[in-house]
Amino acid sequence: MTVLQTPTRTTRDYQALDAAHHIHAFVDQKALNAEGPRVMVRGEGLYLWDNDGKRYLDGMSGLWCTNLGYGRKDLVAAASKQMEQLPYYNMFFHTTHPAVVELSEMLFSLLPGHYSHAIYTNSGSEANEVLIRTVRRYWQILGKPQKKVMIGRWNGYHGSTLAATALGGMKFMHEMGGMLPDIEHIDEPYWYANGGELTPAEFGRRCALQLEEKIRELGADNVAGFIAEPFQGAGGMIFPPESYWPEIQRICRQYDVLLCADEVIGGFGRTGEWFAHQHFDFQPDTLSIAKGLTSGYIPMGGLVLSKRIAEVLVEQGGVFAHGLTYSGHPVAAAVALANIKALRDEGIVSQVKDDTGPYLQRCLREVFGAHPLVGEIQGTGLVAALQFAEDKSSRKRFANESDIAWRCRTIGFEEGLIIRSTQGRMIMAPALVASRAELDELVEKTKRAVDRTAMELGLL
Ligand code: PXG
Repeated sequence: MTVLQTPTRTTRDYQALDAAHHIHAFVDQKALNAEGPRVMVRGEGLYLWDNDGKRYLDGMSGLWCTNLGYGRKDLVAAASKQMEQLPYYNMFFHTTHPAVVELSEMLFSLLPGHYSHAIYTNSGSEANEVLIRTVRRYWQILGKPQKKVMIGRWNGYHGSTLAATALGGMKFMHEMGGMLPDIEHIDEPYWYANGGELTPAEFGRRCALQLEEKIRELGADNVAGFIAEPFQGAGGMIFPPESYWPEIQRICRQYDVLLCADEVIGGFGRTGEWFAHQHFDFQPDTLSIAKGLTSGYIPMGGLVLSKRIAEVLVEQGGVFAHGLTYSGHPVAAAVALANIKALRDEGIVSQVKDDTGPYLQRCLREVFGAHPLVGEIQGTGLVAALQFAEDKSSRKRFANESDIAWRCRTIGFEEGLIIRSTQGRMIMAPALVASRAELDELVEKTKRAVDRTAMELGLL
């Protein structure tokens, strides 16, 4: 296929201007400037084209967000119609508008009945900023203002703004001016790396019990909430053992600590359920959402509240001094509504659950189950990770596993595949509209990248 939109400048020109003006995300900018970033110009379905006409299969849905794939005319039409009719108004000054009202009607029709209210934001980071203020406000209204500590997990990711960074457990981010008081962390449930001699079930329980220990250490009267991703995304697509979530839920209930699920990656069909907590079968008090809410076509996030919290805020709270200029932005809301409608009415989420999800998971296990470089395959629906291992029987990881996985990712790009590496794990999360044929291509290209990596290591 040809690139429809004729690029107006050469790739070199774009790169030079980019280097002159941008600080990119999570990168050594000087090194990137020397190399020059890829210039993406177009997307269609699961495919992207760069400025030189090279085609890529996007195995990561952008950044875990283009759940509907690229090029959806219905989302473009929804944005355009809303822009013509009412491009902006806000939810201050006692006003609302149809787009946001209809979005919420749709959202709460899909969510379990114990959720009732949303506070909209522009991003996942903001959703988690709002989360901290909201749960602290909740406890304040109930006469427990000292209940304000948030507990997160090491190697969790909740965003890049200040409080979201602190909630997350990326130490290198904390070290770059990203820590705050009244935020604590417990270990991640990463059995492959840290489980030692324990079975996954034993390890899952042990990790969960750390929450109980931490709450006791801090005093339950001081702890507002526990936040975690149902499965870790940016931290390496790590699935907790099955014993983990039931125990975490038991502890949160026992000590009256709010259970806050960060569904920014897991939400909107990724696991084959609408929300990842449904896959793991637990009931959070709040859900942070973003990414798949609009399939990334326009920025939008939000914090979903259970009735328990919303009723206190609404009935007893008076004024909650919080608000963003773009909360519930009409154009974003219109796009989100069209996006969720498509995910529902085209049967995309159920297709992930019943067909394409099990298909991808089966193919990965067939192709990589006995691969010399792959020690474990995790995932469900359309999200998966391959764990590289130096010795599979002892779960020994390569000392330089991040370099090996990064090399595999680079080979993937050469092969026309966008795949992500984190530590020693290769991660894929293709658009939920992927066909079986596209998933075959994803697995085949991933195999080429992993095989070439194994050859370079002398393992094949
Ligand atoms: N929570 C989770 C679980 C996320 O994955 C955020 C919050 C923050 O959302 P915003 O919209 O503020 O970016 C995220 C973001 C990666 C990667 O490399 C993951 C994210 C962002 C950038 C890169 O996997 N997730």
